Amino acid sequence: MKVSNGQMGRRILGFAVAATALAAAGAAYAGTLGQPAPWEMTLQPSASPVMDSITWFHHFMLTIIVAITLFVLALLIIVAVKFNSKSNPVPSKTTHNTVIEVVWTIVPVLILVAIAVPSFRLLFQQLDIPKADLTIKATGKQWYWSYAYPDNGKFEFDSLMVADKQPRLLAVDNEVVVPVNKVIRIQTTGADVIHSFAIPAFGIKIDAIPGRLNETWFKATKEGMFYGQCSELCGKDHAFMPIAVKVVSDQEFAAWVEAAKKKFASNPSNSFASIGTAAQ
Ligand SMILES: [Cu+2]
Repeated sequence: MKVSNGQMGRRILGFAVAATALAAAGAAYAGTLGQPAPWEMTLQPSASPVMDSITWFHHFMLTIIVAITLFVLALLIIVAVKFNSKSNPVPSKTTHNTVIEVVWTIVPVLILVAIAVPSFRLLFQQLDIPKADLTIKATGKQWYWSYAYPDNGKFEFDSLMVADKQPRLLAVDNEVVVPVNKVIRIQTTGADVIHSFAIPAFGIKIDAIPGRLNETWFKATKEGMFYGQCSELCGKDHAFMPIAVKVVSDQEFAAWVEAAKKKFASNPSNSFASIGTAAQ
Protein backbone atom coordinates (compact mmCIF):
# COMPACT_ATOMS: atom_id res chain seq x y z
CA MET A 1 0.00 0.00 0.00
CA LYS A 2 1.39 3.34 -1.06
CA VAL A 3 0.96 6.03 1.57
CA SER A 4 1.74 9.59 0.60
CA ASN A 5 3.29 12.04 3.03
CA GLY A 6 -0.03 13.93 3.19
CA GLN A 7 -1.95 10.76 4.11
CA MET A 8 0.66 9.86 6.71
CA GLY A 9 0.40 13.37 8.18
CA ARG A 10 -3.40 13.07 8.41
CA ARG A 11 -3.09 9.66 10.10
CA ILE A 12 -0.64 10.98 12.70
CA LEU A 13 -2.97 13.93 13.28
CA GLY A 14 -5.84 11.46 13.73
CA PHE A 15 -3.87 9.50 16.35
CA ALA A 16 -2.99 12.73 18.16
CA VAL A 17 -6.65 13.85 18.21
CA ALA A 18 -7.74 10.41 19.49
CA ALA A 19 -5.06 10.47 22.21
CA THR A 20 -6.07 13.98 23.31
CA ALA A 21 -9.75 12.98 23.43
CA LEU A 22 -8.83 9.94 25.53
CA ALA A 23 -6.78 12.10 27.92
CA ALA A 24 -9.64 14.63 28.20
CA ALA A 25 -12.09 11.79 28.91
CA GLY A 26 -9.67 10.53 31.57
CA ALA A 27 -9.57 13.95 33.23
CA ALA A 28 -13.38 14.14 33.11
CA TYR A 29 -13.64 10.71 34.75
CA ALA A 30 -11.05 11.30 37.45
CA GLY A 31 -12.62 9.70 40.49
CA THR A 32 -14.64 10.97 43.40
CA LEU A 33 -12.77 11.78 46.61
CA GLY A 34 -12.29 8.68 48.72
CA GLN A 35 -13.99 6.13 46.52
CA PRO A 36 -13.95 4.71 43.00
CA ALA A 37 -16.24 6.19 40.34
CA PRO A 38 -17.79 4.67 37.20
CA TRP A 39 -15.51 4.99 34.18
CA GLU A 40 -12.71 6.32 36.34
CA MET A 41 -9.46 6.28 34.38
CA THR A 42 -6.91 7.97 36.58
CA LEU A 43 -5.78 7.58 40.18
CA GLN A 44 -8.26 8.44 42.91
CA PRO A 45 -7.93 12.06 44.07
CA SER A 46 -5.22 12.31 46.70
CA ALA A 47 -5.90 13.02 50.37
CA SER A 48 -2.45 12.54 51.91
CA PRO A 49 1.11 13.81 51.37
CA VAL A 50 2.30 10.33 50.29
CA MET A 51 -0.49 10.05 47.70
CA ASP A 52 0.39 13.58 46.47
CA SER A 53 3.92 12.28 45.81
CA ILE A 54 2.66 9.06 44.21
CA THR A 55 0.37 11.07 41.90
CA TRP A 56 3.21 13.42 40.97
CA PHE A 57 5.56 10.48 40.32
CA HIS A 58 2.91 8.74 38.21
CA HIS A 59 2.46 11.84 36.02
CA PHE A 60 6.22 12.33 35.81
CA MET A 61 6.74 8.72 34.67
CA LEU A 62 3.83 8.91 32.25
CA THR A 63 5.33 12.01 30.63
CA ILE A 64 8.69 10.28 30.19
CA ILE A 65 7.09 7.08 28.87
CA VAL A 66 4.89 8.99 26.39
CA ALA A 67 7.88 11.06 25.17
CA ILE A 68 10.03 7.93 24.66
CA THR A 69 7.20 6.04 22.93
CA LEU A 70 6.46 8.94 20.57
CA PHE A 71 10.18 9.34 19.82
CA VAL A 72 10.57 5.62 18.96
CA LEU A 73 7.35 5.73 16.92
CA ALA A 74 8.65 8.74 14.97
CA LEU A 75 11.95 6.93 14.27
CA LEU A 76 10.05 3.83 13.11
CA ILE A 77 7.85 5.89 10.79
CA ILE A 78 10.86 7.72 9.33
CA VAL A 79 12.67 4.42 8.73
CA ALA A 80 9.60 2.78 7.20
CA VAL A 81 8.82 5.73 4.90
CA LYS A 82 12.28 6.96 3.90
CA PHE A 83 14.33 3.78 3.90
CA ASN A 84 12.11 1.13 2.38
CA SER A 85 13.36 -0.65 -0.75
CA LYS A 86 11.31 1.59 -3.08
CA SER A 87 12.33 5.03 -1.82
CA ASN A 88 15.89 3.97 -0.95
CA PRO A 89 16.96 1.24 -3.44
CA VAL A 90 20.70 1.58 -2.67
CA PRO A 91 21.21 1.28 1.08
CA SER A 92 24.14 2.92 2.83
CA LYS A 93 26.88 0.61 4.21
CA THR A 94 27.41 2.69 7.39
CA THR A 95 28.21 0.49 10.41
CA HIS A 96 29.51 2.86 13.10
CA ASN A 97 28.85 6.37 14.25
CA THR A 98 30.72 7.22 17.43
CA VAL A 99 28.69 10.32 18.32
CA ILE A 100 25.32 8.60 18.04
CA GLU A 101 26.56 5.55 19.99
CA VAL A 102 27.79 7.77 22.84
CA VAL A 103 24.47 9.67 22.83
CA TRP A 104 22.29 6.55 22.93
CA THR A 105 24.30 5.25 25.87
CA ILE A 106 24.47 8.46 27.91
CA VAL A 107 20.88 9.68 27.36
CA PRO A 108 19.18 6.50 28.73
CA VAL A 109 21.55 6.59 31.74
CA LEU A 110 20.52 10.20 32.43
CA ILE A 111 16.82 9.28 32.06
CA LEU A 112 17.24 6.40 34.55
CA VAL A 113 19.01 8.70 37.05
CA ALA A 114 16.21 11.27 36.64
CA ILE A 115 13.70 8.50 37.46
CA ALA A 116 15.74 6.99 40.31
CA VAL A 117 16.10 10.19 42.35
CA PRO A 118 12.36 10.95 42.88
CA SER A 119 11.64 7.21 43.07
CA PHE A 120 13.96 6.74 46.09
CA ARG A 121 12.68 9.98 47.65
CA LEU A 122 9.13 8.56 47.45
CA LEU A 123 10.20 5.19 48.91
CA PHE A 124 11.80 6.93 51.89
CA GLN A 125 8.70 9.06 52.40
CA GLN A 126 6.56 5.90 52.49
CA LEU A 127 8.84 3.79 54.66
CA ASP A 128 10.28 6.36 57.06
CA ILE A 129 7.35 6.77 59.45
CA PRO A 130 7.20 10.22 61.10
CA LYS A 131 6.42 10.60 64.80
CA ALA A 132 2.87 9.31 65.07
CA ASP A 133 0.02 11.19 66.76
CA LEU A 134 -2.11 8.07 66.86
CA THR A 135 -1.60 4.34 66.36
CA ILE A 136 -4.29 2.04 65.04
CA LYS A 137 -3.89 -1.71 64.78
CA ALA A 138 -5.74 -3.27 61.86
CA THR A 139 -6.09 -7.05 61.94
CA GLY A 140 -7.23 -8.82 58.79
CA LYS A 141 -9.53 -11.76 59.42
CA GLN A 142 -11.52 -14.09 57.19
CA TRP A 143 -13.39 -11.91 56.07
CA TYR A 144 -13.48 -8.60 57.87
CA TRP A 145 -11.18 -6.21 59.68
CA SER A 146 -10.75 -5.61 63.41
CA TYR A 147 -9.37 -2.31 64.66
CA ALA A 148 -7.72 -1.51 67.98
CA TYR A 149 -6.97 1.96 69.37
CA PRO A 150 -4.17 1.35 71.89
CA ASP A 151 -3.59 5.10 72.47
CA ASN A 152 -7.23 5.91 73.23
CA GLY A 153 -8.33 3.48 75.90
CA LYS A 154 -7.41 0.23 74.17
CA PHE A 155 -10.89 -0.45 72.79
CA GLU A 156 -11.31 -2.81 69.85
CA PHE A 157 -14.07 -3.39 67.35
CA ASP A 158 -14.88 -5.35 64.22
CA SER A 159 -15.77 -3.75 60.94
CA LEU A 160 -17.95 -5.81 58.62
CA MET A 161 -19.36 -5.02 55.23
CA VAL A 162 -23.03 -4.01 55.19
CA ALA A 163 -24.74 -5.38 52.09
CA ASP A 164 -27.55 -2.82 51.69
CA LYS A 165 -25.59 0.35 52.46
CA GLN A 166 -23.99 2.68 49.88
CA PRO A 167 -21.39 2.74 48.41
CA ARG A 168 -22.06 -0.85 47.46
CA LEU A 169 -19.44 -3.39 48.61
CA LEU A 170 -17.51 -0.63 50.42
CA ALA A 171 -19.80 0.46 53.28
CA VAL A 172 -19.23 -1.12 56.71
CA ASP A 173 -21.04 -1.16 60.06
CA ASN A 174 -18.20 0.36 62.12
CA GLU A 175 -15.86 2.75 60.34
CA VAL A 176 -12.33 3.55 61.44
CA VAL A 177 -12.42 7.17 62.65
CA VAL A 178 -9.29 9.33 62.54
CA PRO A 179 -8.59 13.04 63.09
CA VAL A 180 -7.68 15.20 60.08
CA ASN A 181 -4.07 16.40 59.56
CA LYS A 182 -2.63 13.99 62.14
CA VAL A 183 0.02 11.36 61.50
CA ILE A 184 -1.71 7.99 61.85
CA ARG A 185 0.49 4.94 62.24
CA ILE A 186 -1.19 1.76 60.99
CA GLN A 187 0.08 -1.50 62.40
CA THR A 188 -1.31 -4.46 60.59
CA THR A 189 -1.30 -8.21 60.93
CA GLY A 190 -3.32 -11.19 59.76
CA ALA A 191 -5.21 -13.43 62.17
CA ASP A 192 -5.57 -16.37 59.79
CA VAL A 193 -4.21 -15.87 56.27
CA ILE A 194 -2.41 -13.04 54.48
CA HIS A 195 -4.60 -9.98 53.84
CA SER A 196 -3.55 -6.54 52.65
CA PHE A 197 -4.59 -3.18 54.06
CA ALA A 198 -4.99 -0.67 51.23
CA ILE A 199 -6.58 2.77 50.87
CA PRO A 200 -5.95 4.37 47.45
CA ALA A 201 -6.63 8.01 48.44
CA PHE A 202 -3.99 7.79 51.20
CA GLY A 203 -1.50 5.95 48.99
CA ILE A 204 -1.10 3.01 51.38
CA LYS A 205 -1.03 -0.72 50.71
CA ILE A 206 0.65 -3.09 53.12
CA ASP A 207 0.37 -6.84 53.66
CA ALA A 208 -1.30 -8.09 56.83
CA ILE A 209 0.69 -11.25 57.56
CA PRO A 210 0.00 -13.73 60.41
CA GLY A 211 2.85 -13.63 62.93
CA ARG A 212 4.19 -10.29 61.71
CA LEU A 213 3.39 -6.69 62.53
CA ASN A 214 3.79 -4.46 59.50
CA GLU A 215 3.71 -0.69 59.76
CA THR A 216 2.73 2.11 57.48
CA TRP A 217 1.39 5.63 57.93
CA PHE A 218 -0.83 8.30 56.48
CA LYS A 219 -1.86 11.84 57.22
CA ALA A 220 -5.35 12.55 55.91
CA THR A 221 -5.47 16.13 54.68
CA LYS A 222 -9.20 16.20 53.91
CA GLU A 223 -12.25 15.33 55.96
CA GLY A 224 -14.74 12.80 54.62
CA MET A 225 -15.18 9.10 53.96
CA PHE A 226 -12.37 7.12 52.40
CA TYR A 227 -12.67 3.56 51.21
CA GLY A 228 -10.23 0.77 50.51
CA GLN A 229 -10.32 -2.98 50.14
CA CYS A 230 -8.35 -6.03 51.17
CA SER A 231 -5.79 -6.31 48.40
CA GLU A 232 -4.43 -9.80 48.88
CA LEU A 233 -6.48 -12.73 47.58
CA CYS A 234 -7.42 -14.25 50.94
CA GLY A 235 -10.30 -16.62 50.34
CA LYS A 236 -13.90 -16.82 49.25
CA ASP A 237 -15.05 -13.48 50.71
CA HIS A 238 -11.90 -11.56 49.81
CA ALA A 239 -14.01 -9.10 47.80
CA PHE A 240 -16.31 -8.43 50.76
CA MET A 241 -13.96 -7.08 53.43
CA PRO A 242 -13.78 -3.35 52.66
CA ILE A 243 -11.92 -0.75 54.68
CA ALA A 244 -13.84 2.44 55.53
CA VAL A 245 -12.08 5.38 57.15
CA LYS A 246 -13.93 8.46 58.37
CA VAL A 247 -11.72 11.53 58.67
CA VAL A 248 -13.10 14.11 61.12
CA SER A 249 -12.00 17.20 63.04
CA ASP A 250 -10.14 16.90 66.37
CA GLN A 251 -13.28 17.73 68.40
CA GLU A 252 -15.41 15.19 66.56
CA PHE A 253 -12.66 12.59 67.01
CA ALA A 254 -12.49 13.21 70.77
CA ALA A 255 -16.29 12.88 71.02
CA TRP A 256 -16.23 9.68 68.94
CA VAL A 257 -13.49 8.18 71.16
CA GLU A 258 -15.62 8.78 74.28
CA ALA A 259 -18.66 7.18 72.66
CA ALA A 260 -16.63 4.30 71.21
CA LYS A 261 -15.03 3.51 74.58
CA LYS A 262 -18.52 2.89 75.98
CA LYS A 263 -19.90 1.20 72.87
CA PHE A 264 -17.02 -1.23 72.42
CA ALA A 265 -15.97 -1.58 76.07
CA SER A 266 -15.81 -4.62 78.34
CA ASN A 267 -18.36 -6.90 76.73
CA PRO A 268 -16.33 -9.35 74.66
CA SER A 269 -19.47 -10.57 72.91
CA ASN A 270 -19.53 -7.18 71.19
CA SER A 271 -16.71 -8.56 69.15
CA PHE A 272 -17.73 -10.75 66.25
CA ALA A 273 -14.37 -12.47 66.64
CA SER A 274 -15.10 -13.35 70.28
CA ILE A 275 -18.65 -14.64 69.85
CA GLY A 276 -17.42 -18.24 69.69
CA THR A 277 -15.32 -17.89 72.85
CA ALA A 278 -18.06 -16.06 74.77
CA ALA A 279 -20.57 -18.80 74.02
CA GLN A 280 -18.34 -21.55 75.44
CU1 LIG B 1 -8.40 -10.33 52.97
